[in-house]
Amino acid sequence: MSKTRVLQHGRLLPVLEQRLAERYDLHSLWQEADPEAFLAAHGGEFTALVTSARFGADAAMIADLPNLKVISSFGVGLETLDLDAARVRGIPVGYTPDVLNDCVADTAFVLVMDVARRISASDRFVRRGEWLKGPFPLATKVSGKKLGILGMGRIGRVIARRASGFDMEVRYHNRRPLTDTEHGYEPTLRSLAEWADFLVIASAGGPETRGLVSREILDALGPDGYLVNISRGSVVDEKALLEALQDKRIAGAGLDVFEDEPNVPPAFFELDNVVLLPHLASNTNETRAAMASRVEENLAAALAGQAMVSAAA
Ligand code: 8YV
Repeated sequence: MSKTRVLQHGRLLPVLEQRLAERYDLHSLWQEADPEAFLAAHGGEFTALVTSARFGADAAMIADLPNLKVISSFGVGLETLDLDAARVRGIPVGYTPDVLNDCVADTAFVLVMDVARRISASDRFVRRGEWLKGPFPLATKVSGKKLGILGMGRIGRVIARRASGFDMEVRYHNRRPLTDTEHGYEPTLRSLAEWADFLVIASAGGPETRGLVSREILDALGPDGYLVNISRGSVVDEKALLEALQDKRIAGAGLDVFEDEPNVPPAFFELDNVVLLPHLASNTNETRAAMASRVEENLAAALAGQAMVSAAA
């Protein structure tokens, strides 16, 4: 029997690419000089599409794959994937939630600690030989402070659990209050920002959350407040954030995500009150292996006509 023809959109973890290539007739769209022309000529050959939160699949791509039976995506974010276009064709979409909650929540706390205690800044201080000239300036205590979470979803809840180990009070803002959490609900993002010492963004990306963290929200957080973003750069007005950091209208920010990755506006590099990470929250061997396995499981299940382990649509 001939192998299922699977289209790969964007690079994936090498070990996942290798395992998919062993099992399926895998074709790398990202290696095509003219992907659109390739899709127009060969789109009908593929029954499966493997992609990632980074590359997704838009309506045009899904339309170019008329025999598509399954989409399996690496990552929890779905804002780059046109779920409606898949849904109307009855194409199941798999993704990889939950397995990355721990590492993403850990990264949120890395950023909370780093930006408040100025860990990366102090490392630069030691390397520059400045310790020889005098002590590092005092920083801000984290334990016992107030942590506001925008987006109390799967990852937000794990962040809240981590916060309890730091004796922090947690409140959150979602569109609606939850019935199964003991944490306080703030009816608006603005009131959450006013209350919080640390505002952690853990919401989904996409049009519904675009620009939610505006200049007004940053000013509500105020000169003693810190912003941490492990969700999507699009949730924050990046220009407003840059200005707030430059003018010290907020105390600092820890960012794992940006509006136009991997392009980080160079003006951020000049600032000592911001910690910049290259979107690494889920990048551990353990979590990436679990995500890769989930991509394979979802794909195999759907091709066998069974329910996926994690279905988004
Ligand atoms: C990945 C992520 O780095 O899961 C997500 O949505 O943002 C990260 O875990 C990225 O999606 C891989 O494409």
